[in-house]
Amino acid sequence: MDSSAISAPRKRVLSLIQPTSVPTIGNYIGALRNWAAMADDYDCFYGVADLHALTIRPDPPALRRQSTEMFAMLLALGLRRGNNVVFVQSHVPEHCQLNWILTCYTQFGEAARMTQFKDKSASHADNVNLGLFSYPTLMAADILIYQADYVPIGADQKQHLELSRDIAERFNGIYGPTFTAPEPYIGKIGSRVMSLQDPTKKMSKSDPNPKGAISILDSPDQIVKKCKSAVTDSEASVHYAEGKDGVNNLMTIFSACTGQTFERIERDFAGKGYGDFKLALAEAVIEELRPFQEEYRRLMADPASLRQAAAEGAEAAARAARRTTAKAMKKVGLWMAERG
Ligand code: ATP
Ligand code: LTN
Repeated sequence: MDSSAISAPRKRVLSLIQPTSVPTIGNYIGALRNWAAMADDYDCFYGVADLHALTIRPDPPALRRQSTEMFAMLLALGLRRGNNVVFVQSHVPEHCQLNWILTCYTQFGEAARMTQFKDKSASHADNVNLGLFSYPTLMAADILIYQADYVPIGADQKQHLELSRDIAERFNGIYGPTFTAPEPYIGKIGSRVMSLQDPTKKMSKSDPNPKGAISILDSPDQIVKKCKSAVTDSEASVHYAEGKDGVNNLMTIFSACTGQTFERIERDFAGKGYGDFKLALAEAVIEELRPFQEEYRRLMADPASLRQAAAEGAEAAARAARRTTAKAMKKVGLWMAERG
């Protein structure tokens, strides 16, 4: 008998990214690159978290443009292959429906403990809305609605993932098996890439200082300039050590782009100054991003096929999302309408 006929079903992977700005090399190394690496071995759902972006009240035309661009970027990363689905969160309304149900199974205290809520309510003190507070239950809905086994994310999202798992287990405990409890997938290298200007802060796409972050659409010139101006130290020695936050961060980025170990980098740059290392780093980042940037430009020149891909993604995602939502609705006792 053909052994593939009895093999276990493929595990599911899900992750989303907010279209708040162009992703940085931090988002790329910490998350997107792992999405691409998992795209062949799992059934993957990857999406643009446009509903989450509403929590910081973006400019409407900018949100529309950035959502389209982010969708094109996900396609340019080659994520839509095999059975994988690439979609936009708001195109699948079931996320909101399940979110409401999960909100009723999440305690106020649990949401109040989230460090992202505390950070964002401090940085957007004039707009601490309920969406910012219930952000993690929508994220839980995103994950649980696809019965995801693994969620590739950077280290900053670990707490949200743990809450999603707690919500799934609580619901399953009350109503019997309904949701798969998800596990985070956090890469060993680069799960927290730091700002080039302040290596004690994570690199962030909403950093007001443009020199702090390399965007994945930056031109070679911009990448060289940003690498050259990265903060290091006065020791002029390329090695990984406590207290050398700037150099450690650059070595992490270099290692992620070239696959070289820290030992190999230290050997190759022994006796050389930071200037040489920064130029080699810029070259490595430029080469890593080149194929992606070319494909992105090609896709953005064809808006009709982007719209078509988004419609197909929404249809495929909704098929899976409807199944879980109906199951959860039945379990909690909602009277299900029969619609033709
Ligand atoms: P914002 O600055 O708009 O809050 P962000 O840069 O933190 O955004 P998100 O959209 O929140 O980016 O995150 C997308 C993915 O990138 C998430 O999986 C997140 O964990 C990961 N990520 C974000 N910043 C970093 C970083 N500095 N290093 C590694 N991974 C990161
Ligand atoms: N909260 C995440 C984005 C996000 C997400 C998700 C990530 C929204 N829904 C589901 C993984 C799974 C962030 O800010 N990076």
